[in-house]
Amino acid sequence: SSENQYLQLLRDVLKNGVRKEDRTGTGTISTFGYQMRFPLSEGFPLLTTKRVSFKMIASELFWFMRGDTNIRYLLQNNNNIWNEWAFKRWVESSEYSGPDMTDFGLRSQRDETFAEAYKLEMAAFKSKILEDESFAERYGELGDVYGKQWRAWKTARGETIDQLGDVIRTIKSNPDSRRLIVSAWNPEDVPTMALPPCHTMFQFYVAEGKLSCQLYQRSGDIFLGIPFNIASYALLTHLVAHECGLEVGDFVHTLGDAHIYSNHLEQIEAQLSREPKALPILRINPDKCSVFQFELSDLLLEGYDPHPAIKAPVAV
Ligand code: UFP
Repeated sequence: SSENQYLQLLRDVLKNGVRKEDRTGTGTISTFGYQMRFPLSEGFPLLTTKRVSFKMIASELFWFMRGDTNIRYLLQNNNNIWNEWAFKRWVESSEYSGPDMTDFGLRSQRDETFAEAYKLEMAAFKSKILEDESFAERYGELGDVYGKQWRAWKTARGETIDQLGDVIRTIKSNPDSRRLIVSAWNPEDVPTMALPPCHTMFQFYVAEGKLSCQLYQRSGDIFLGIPFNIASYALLTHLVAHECGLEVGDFVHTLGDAHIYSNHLEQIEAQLSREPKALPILRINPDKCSVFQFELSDLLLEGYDPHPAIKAPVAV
């Protein structure tokens, strides 16, 4: 199945990658420039060699598509994947008066006492975001992240551009266009972003009644991030194809710095020893047509029977 494309990426980087230091201080094995292709008609590319949470992927994608940039929506959907970025802003703010949380990512992996304190602070932060709307407005906001760039890109003249909405309209009116691009990389905003966009830009392509999508990802954590990124863009392609009355073509995933963190090696060894299973099939509620109206209950993933999840520390 097309899952082998991903397993091959793991093997290639283990074999041919070079040692490279990184921003987080964890250390990586890295390679530059790599491409995978997932024919979406063969099944939905959610890994089966370890369980990956489809709900997390779908709720994050809906959050991007709504143009939302506040983690509150994610927390309301039990999605914790962006918490660290908001938490970092909170503990670095002048309003925060709890224990020192400097370098909480690295320290909570190395120091058990600290890890306990961190867990408590994070839990308190999450409840406050959920319970206190004005706190959420100040500290749940991640600023210029994907939702803003996709749906409300700020122009120099003070107007906004709905890149995703515009691209969907163009797919319908001029499917042969070679300009079906959404860019998340806004050089003006990069210095103030919690995390400069990893999925830098994507392009759609229509031929023979099928919609394909290619993503350029500047930086990819192969074990933890990339499985999510593949499924997320596969889902985006399905949803846009659904709205535009097209079949699904390929998801092409192009990577810049593709890296394996040095503390993910045992997990990868375990994953590579597993046999991939059949990919699940994605069903979409035929009564919904706009990508901006989808909810989790409009999606059904049939036949997902993966090997168990594999835990690994996230580099922050
Ligand atoms: N990362 C991903 N996919 C994502 C995401 C982050 O792989 O969708 F948001 C990883 C890549 C890298 C780190 O390991 O997060 C970002 O760090 P940097 O900005 O230094 O590339």
